[in-house]
Formats: sequence, structure tokens, C-alpha cells
Amino acid sequence: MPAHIPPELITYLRRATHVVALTGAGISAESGVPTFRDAQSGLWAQYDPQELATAAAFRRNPALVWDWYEWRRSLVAQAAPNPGHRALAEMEQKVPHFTLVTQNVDGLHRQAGSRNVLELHGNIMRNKCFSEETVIAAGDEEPGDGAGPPRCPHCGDYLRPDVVWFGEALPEGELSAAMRAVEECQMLLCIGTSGLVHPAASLPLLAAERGALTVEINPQVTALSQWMDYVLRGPAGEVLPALLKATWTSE
Ligand code: BJW
Repeated sequence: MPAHIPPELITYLRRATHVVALTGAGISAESGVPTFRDAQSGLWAQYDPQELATAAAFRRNPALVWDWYEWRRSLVAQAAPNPGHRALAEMEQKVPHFTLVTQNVDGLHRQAGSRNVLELHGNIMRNKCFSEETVIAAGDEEPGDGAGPPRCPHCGDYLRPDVVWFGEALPEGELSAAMRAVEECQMLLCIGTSGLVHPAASLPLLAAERGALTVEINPQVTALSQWMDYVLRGPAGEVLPALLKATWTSE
């Protein structure tokens, strides 16, 4: 049963001219993509994702980190957008200015039809050179040494997924566009994120500081819950379609 949606929240959303949605792994959970801090399954159960998503881990054991990403890519390749992704794509059509800021690397928002998407942590389906950081198109890689990752066709170093690891800077254009949108919006929806990883986790606080109404959509309490104006407890795949319907079918 989806969370109760307060009527004043519906009125606010209906009148808002600029809305930001910040999403995290939870929105893709109902598509079968495990959240980042979920227990890993099978072979990977013995590894902590926070220990694998670093340049130091890749340097130490490129084959191990590459294989982990190959496993996750196979999950993403089988996944399809769920009603939560689709509700956000539809909301973009209703709100005059709608910015979707995602920490997810799975590309499911664009697949669902969202257009104004800022990917803060990159995209798992792209590769780049470990040393030069040039993005290498699929098919242009040089073969690796058997078990290891493929090689850069220009310099011969390893390729790595084009995602943001701990200790690395977020893509500058995406981060500054996200901050601008957050500073200007009237409402921020914070969906399916634990709110533990910065700078993404600071965005809802920045929105609140600038006077936007903040709403969390998550079945669990998070590090951000206490700062939110409204909390809708429930899975995004149920709460978002309910919010969309309540806001735009009774006008
Ligand atoms: C549902 C649901 C359903 C379940 N519906 N919900 C300030 C303070 C402290 C530390 C720092 C700070 N600033 C920077 C740092 C350091 C660090 C950091 O934040 N560390 C913390 C862990 C302490 N940050 C960084 O290192 C960042 N870089 C940086 O700051 O660089 C500075 C710099 C500047 C200039 C030069 C050089 C450096 C980079 C962070 C990169 C994060 N990367 C990852 C991996 C991406 C690639 C990959 O996927 O492998 O991004 S880590 C991981 O966490 C991934 C995620 O995008 C990110 C956030 O996770 P998310 O999405 O919140 O997922 P979960 O699993 O945590 O939560 C899921 C939620 O869903 C839960 O709440 C569930 O309840 C919920 N849920 N089902 C709705 N159906």
C-alpha cells in the first residue's frame, strides 16, 4: 500500500515550475539492479563494494574489479525501467522545468524516456582509459591479457568503467548543472538514496537552504530523513506513480 500523500504536497507540486529529482540505487531495485549497499550475491558476497569502487583496488587487482563490473553490467543489460523510472519521465512532461539528477550508472532513466538527465557518477556501460581518461567506444578496445581488462588502443593502458570511484572528482559539467538546478528549484524529490555519499548527499540540504520544499521517497529511514519537509515511506515504483496520478489526474 503506497504512503499517504498529503494534499498540500500535491498542490505544491502542481504549481511548481522547477522541480529536481535526485535518485539513487533504490529506484532501480525494482528493476532487479541490486542497491549499492545491499548484500552482494554469489561469488561477490565476500567483497565489500566500497572496497572495490576505488582506483587503488583497480591498481591492486584490475582483473577482480573488472570482473565485478562485468557481472554488474550483465545485471544492468537484463534490466528494464520500472514504474518509478517511467513516472519520473512522465513528470518531466508535466512540470515546465524538470531536472533529473541521478547517482545511478545504469542508464535506466534515459531508457524510460527522461531527457534532462545529469549522471553524477558516470555510466557503467562506457569505458575509459585508466591513465588518459579518454572514453573508448565499444569495439575500439585492444584485447587484454586473458583474464584482465581490455587495453586502450592509444596508450596500451587498461580500460576501466567510466564511473566515479571514491576519492575521484565528479564530472564538472554535471555537478555544476546539478547545483544550479538545486539552487533554483522550488521542490526537490530525493528518491531511493541512503544519503551517505557526498557531494550528491549534500544536494537536498542545499535545496532546503535555498528554500525549496524537500520530499524523501524511500521505504527506509536514511541519513537525510530528518532534514526533509515530507517523507513518503514506500518503494519508488509504487509511490511515484501514485504521486503522479494524485497530482495530475484530479486537476
Ligand atoms: C529504495 C527501494 C525502493 C531500496 N524504492 N528506495 C563529505 C563528508 C564525508 C565524506 C565525503 C564528503 N565529501 C566527499 C567525501 C568522500 C566520499 C564520500 O562521500 N564518502 C562517504 C561514503 C563517507 N565521496 C567521494 O569520494 C566522491 N568524490 C569526491 O568527493 O571527490 C572530491 C575530489 C574533488 C576534486 C578532485 C578529486 C576529488 C565520489 C563519490 C563516488 C561514489 N561512487 C559510487 C560508485 C559508482 C560506480 C559504481 O556503481 O560502482 O556511487 S559509491 C556508490 O554510492 C555509488 C552510488 O551512486 C552511491 C550512492 O549510493 P545510493 O544510490 O544512495 O545507494 P545505497 O545502496 O547506499 O542506498 C539505496 C537506498 O535505496 C537505501 O536508502 C534503500 O532504503 C533504498 N531503497 N529499495 C526506493 N524500491
